Parts: sequence; structure tokens; C-alpha cells
Amino acid sequence: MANDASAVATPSHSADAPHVDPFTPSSDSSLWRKNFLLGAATASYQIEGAVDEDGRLPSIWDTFSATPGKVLAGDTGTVACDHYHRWEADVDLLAGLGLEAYRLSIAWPRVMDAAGQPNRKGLDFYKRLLGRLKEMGIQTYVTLYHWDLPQHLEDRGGWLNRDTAYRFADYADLVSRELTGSVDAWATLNEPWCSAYLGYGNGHHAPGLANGRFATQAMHHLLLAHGLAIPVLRANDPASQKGIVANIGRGTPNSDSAADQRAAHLFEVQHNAWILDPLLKGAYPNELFDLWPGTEPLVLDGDLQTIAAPIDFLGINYYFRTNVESDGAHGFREVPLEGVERTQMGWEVHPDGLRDLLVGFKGTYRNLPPIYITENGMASDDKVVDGGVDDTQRISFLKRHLAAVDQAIKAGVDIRGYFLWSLMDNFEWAFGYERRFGIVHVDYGTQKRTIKRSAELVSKFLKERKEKS
Ligand code: IFM
Repeated sequence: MANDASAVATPSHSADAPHVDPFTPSSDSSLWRKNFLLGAATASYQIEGAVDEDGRLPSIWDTFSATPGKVLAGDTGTVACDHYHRWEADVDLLAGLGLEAYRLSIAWPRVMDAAGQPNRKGLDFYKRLLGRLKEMGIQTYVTLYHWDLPQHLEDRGGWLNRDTAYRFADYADLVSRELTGSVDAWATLNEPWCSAYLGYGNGHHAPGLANGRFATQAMHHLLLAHGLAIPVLRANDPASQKGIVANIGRGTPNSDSAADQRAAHLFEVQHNAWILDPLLKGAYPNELFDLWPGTEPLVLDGDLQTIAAPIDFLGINYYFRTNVESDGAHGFREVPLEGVERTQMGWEVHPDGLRDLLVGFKGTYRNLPPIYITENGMASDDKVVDGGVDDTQRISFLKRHLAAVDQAIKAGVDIRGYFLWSLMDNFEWAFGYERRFGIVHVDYGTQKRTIKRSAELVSKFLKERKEKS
């Protein structure tokens, strides 16, 4: 049933247990500062469903997930969390938890037709959603591109075609003119590393191409799209913040040998510097092309100045570290560590990596903008038992990562907020619905939402913080 708030299960645990809870940050944590924003994040294709409603066009993820063998269990985003119909109840849920900000993304194929004309019904959906969030006093962090490229653009080469960057600037223009005033912060792209490397470099994500040269060219056009959109967003919506979101990776050496140290460095070059150097230094790192010889993209005069347009914030997404050794040639290979804590994704839990990277970036980039942790969280095989979900590992994960954020703040990094990934379980790309990242459980058969214990504790902390201020 659409917008049925009664479909939200009430938690079975008391949020006011007398003992010290396993989540609340230490009393000297910077997270107690009331201007440190705490929110939750989602993305359009992962939650909306309604893929062919109200004039939405197909995206590359519709095509990819419909291709046998590409997504676990053949799952697709056709229904997902049915958020397109349940958005009001989902906003109530967010507000009920006391979360202060919501990071969402706009589906490009929902708001613009193939001729570049607005799709009013799609735009109205986001106007209603953002309007309601504002009414509830929730800050809005809007990503323009969280991977759902219109299929008609992919049919013309997608991010391998320079023209896609200009089409993105047109899309940014349309959306920011329409939604001006209801967005606190615009992010152009989410995780260009994933779009370029997983989408065009190894084919694990849509559109499923696998060629190293494609990856670097796609990245260049993605970053160019970002750089072209920034001045457009500034002109149309001057009061909002503008930035980009990068997923960063920590690489650690498997031994003290110089070769392994170099391997770990190169891991971070391709994961972090590939994106952050052009954005913040106006140049690609030369070492990237030592690692991947012969993959230099075609870069036109002026592109790097466009890409390095000043931004108001940098969004950082962090999940795990990768332990590597030298591959004996000019690269690295992963050496998975034994006996370490891992999540349902198999990713190692390593909060120190987040702190170390943030502190490192402050040293590397003298113009490092203010940072928001725009995603952090973990997947676990959560089950509803007696009406509740006791996601113990997630609670501990969040506490440790928030402590790492606090340590980075204390080391002088300007970090202004943190968004949990994710508000609710959702379509986890090539892993479909099996992997559950939400602080709210979703029963995909009934669309019933159940608040997990982690969400209760985050909510309790936010309440306490509010009472103290
Ligand atoms: O679900 C994704 C999200 O879309 C982008 N960042 C990583 C998350 C977990 O894999």
C-alpha cells in the first residue's frame, strides 16, 4: 500500500536501557558538537523502483541487471524498496529517528527525456520529496549522478563519449533551476572510481565494459562533467554548497619490503589520487600511468582547469582496507589477511584506515575543502527476530568508525558531518538484495520497514545530544 506509515514495525528493544550502550561516542568526542551533522544516505536506483512509471526512461542499470549473470540471483531495481510510492512514510521514518540530514540522488532518466526536455512528473516527485524534507527540518544533500546513466546516452558511447559530459551539464542546469532553494548541498557525482573502473575497466558494474584504456577515458569525461556542472550549479543555486563524492581506499603493505610499500602506494594512487589529484591539483598523477601503461586518456586544453574548479566540500565514502604486495612487475596484488573481522561483503573492518587517509589528505592537498563523510556503514545478514533486528556488528562498526572520524578531527581535519550508508536495506548493485546495509530492515516481500537496533542507538544519541545543547 502506498505511503502506509503503519507498515513501519516498532522496535522490540527499549532505547533507554540503563547500561552504557555500545554506540554512544565518548564524552570528549567531537561528535557531541551540535553542528556536526549526522544523517543517512540512499541512492535513486537502489531504492526507488517504479522504473517505467511517469515517463522514466531506461538506465544502464536496468539494462545491466536484466542481463543474465550480471547481478546475484537475477535481482533488478524494478521494485527495489518501492520508495517512489512510499517516500512519505520513508521521510517520516527518517524524521522519527531524529536524523538531521538526508543524502539522496536524482535519477537522470526520470527527469529528462532523450531530447533534453524536462519530464515534469519526474521533477515533481523530487520537488515533493525535497519539500517534505525541508518541512521536517531535514537538511538535503543531493547527488546528481549515482550511476543511473540514461541508456540512450550509453547507446552513444556513455562516458567514453565526451559529449556525455556536456549532456550532464545540461542535466545539472535543468535540475538546479527546478530545485533551487530546496537543496542544501549538491554533489555532482557519486564515486567516479566505481563508474569508471567497475563500469568500464573490469565490467563488474553497468555498462559492463572491461578495458583499462576505457576506464581512464571514462574517468576523464566523468570529471569533466563534474567540472562543467560546478559553475552551472553556482549560477542557478548560489546559496547551496557544491562538491563531489569520492570513495577512498586504504592500501597497506603486506611486508616492510620496499616493493610492498610501493605496491601499497600504487594501490592508493589508483584508488584516491586518480580522482583527487585532478580535482585538487589540476593534474593526473604520473604514477597512474606507470601502473597502467598506455592508458593515458585524451585530455583537451583547458580540461584540467575545468575539472579543478574550486568546490565547497568533498564527500568521502569509506568502507574497508586492502592489504597488498608487489606483483613482481610494476603493480600490486591483494593478499587477503587471515583472522581479521569482515562484513557480509567480505570487506575487512578497519576504522584506522579512514583516519589515516583523512589525515594524509590534509598533508597532500593544501586546498583540501571541508569534508563530509558521505557514506560509511556495513552489510550484515540481518534477520527480523521477535519484531526487532539486533545488528550488533554494525553498532560496533559505526562506533569505531565515528571514533576514527573524531581522531581525524582532533588531528586538524575539517570534517563537518557523517552519513550512514544506508537509511534502509536496498539494491546492492551486482550483489542484488542479499547484502543488507540499512539501519532499517526492508522485507522485500511485504515492503515492511523494521528499525534495527543500530538505528535506535543512533537516534538515542541524537536525542541526548539535542537535549544537552
Ligand atoms: O551501495 C553502495 C553505494 O551505492 C555506493 N557506495 C558503496 C555502497 C556499498 O557498496
